[in-house]
Parts: sequence; structure tokens; C-alpha cells
Amino acid sequence: MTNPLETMTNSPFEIAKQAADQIRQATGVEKHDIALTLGSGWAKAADLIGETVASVPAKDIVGFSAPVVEGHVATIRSIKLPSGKHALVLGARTHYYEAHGVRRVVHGVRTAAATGAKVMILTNGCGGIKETWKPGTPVLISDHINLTADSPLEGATFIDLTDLYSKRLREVARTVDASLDEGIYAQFRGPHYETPAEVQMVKHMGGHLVGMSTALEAIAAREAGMEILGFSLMTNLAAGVQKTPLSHAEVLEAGREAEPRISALLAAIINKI
Ligand code: 8IG
Repeated sequence: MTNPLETMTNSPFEIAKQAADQIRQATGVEKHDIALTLGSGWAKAADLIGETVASVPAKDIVGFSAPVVEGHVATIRSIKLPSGKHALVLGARTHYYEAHGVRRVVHGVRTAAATGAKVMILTNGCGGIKETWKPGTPVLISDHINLTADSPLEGATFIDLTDLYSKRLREVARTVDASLDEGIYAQFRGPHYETPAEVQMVKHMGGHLVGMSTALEAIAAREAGMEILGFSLMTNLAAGVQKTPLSHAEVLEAGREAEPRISALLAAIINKI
């Protein structure tokens, strides 16, 4: 079965609207307020932020597919927060490196916007360049460097990206944990990790975090008029900064270890938004 987002004649916004209608039907929730994409190390947050109203297999919603990475959960959940707001939790990120095209990568964000969400929280696991960060450190994203040479915008769609990662939301996060540091996130295509030389390139460009997601999604979220909170879990020092080779197993282990703490932190922050 082909994904309708890979047929260029379909409008990705129309498919996002259809997906939002299906989510409305499956969850019985008319309008969502906040959406979250949970990356590696963040999945437990869904259990802590509120009461799950409905959980839908992502593959049942148009345009979505099952995840390819171990540790990623393939469900779309509707959660009622203690504040009474409704959160849509996307556990099924499509990565750019899967090579299904950028429309598929940002479909979750566009669907979230079509359900009514005004705030998009993008989380990820990534490598860190600052040696003072220990694996397991959560870092607020202050800006990004998009190294994919791609964009979710099509045609002459000129979108301002100043304050892409909302200063207001970073301040809200710091009311929960004043010690939260922030950094500039560089999105590579992946799925290979960077060479040490590429990590040094990012360092000289002013970047602090290296990963394989988030930047393209943030651009689509801004296009949709959403306010964005970007949150990275630094699971490893980037290649060459850490002297030993990177291993996916170690990355997962660092994520698992930090998960309860950062999930509780995220839950506390969401309830202040
Ligand atoms: I977790 O060091 C995780 N994801 N590009 N580099 C890139 N992606 C990552 C890394 C990393 N760690």
C-alpha cells in the first residue's frame, strides 16, 4: 500500500486534515491544545502527564506508518492534562533518513496542527558537543542549524524563523527547573553518526547538539503557526568529543536511565503551559 504523502499530486495539508479527522473520531476529543513528539529517551512522559483518553495505533491513521527504530512507540495517544487541556502524543516519528520524503517527516506536526494544537513540543535524543554535559542531560533547544539541505516548505513559501524555539516556553521550562541549559541543535541526515570532523564543523558553526530530527519538524510547526518547545536528551558526547566509538546500545541505555527523570520534568513543564 502506498502512503498518500508519497504521491505528489495529493496536498499534504489535506491529508493532515483527514488524519486529524480520524484522530477526532478515534479519540472522541474535538480539539487538542498541545502536541508532543516523543523521541528516544522520552517515551515515559506520556504515562506521567495526565490521563490517557485513547490510544490509537499510528498505522491506522492516514499518512502514518510503523516506526523503524527500537525504543520508538507506534501509537498516537490523547491525554487529558490536570489543567483540563488535551494533549496529543505522537509516538511515531518518521525520520528523514528513512528516505520517504520530507512530507512524511512533518506529517505528525501538520496533523497535530490540524487537530487544533497551538503548541508543539519536539523532543529527541542526540549527541552533545559541550564537554561539561554528562550523558543523560536534558537540554532546551534555543535554535537550530538545518544540515539536511531540505525543507518541508514547498514553492515560494517564505517563513520567518526568528525565535523559532519559543523564548516564552523556555522560560516556562525554567520555572520548573532553573538549572536547565540550552543549546543550538544541528540536524544531520543520518542514519550514520557524524565523523569527528563533522562534529568540529558544527562546533565552529556555533552548534552544541547533533541529531537526526527536529529541525524540519520545527519549520513545519512554525509554518502551521504553532509555538515550539524543543527539548533534547543528550545521551552521548558526539563522536570525537567522547573518545570511545558511539554505540546505539549505549545510547539506548543512557536514554533508559534518564527516562524517569526527564519524563517527570517534561510532565511538570507541560502542566504549566
Ligand atoms: I541518541 O551523536 C543520538 N542521536 N546525529 N549524533 C546524531 N544523532 C544522534 C546522536 C549523535 N546521538
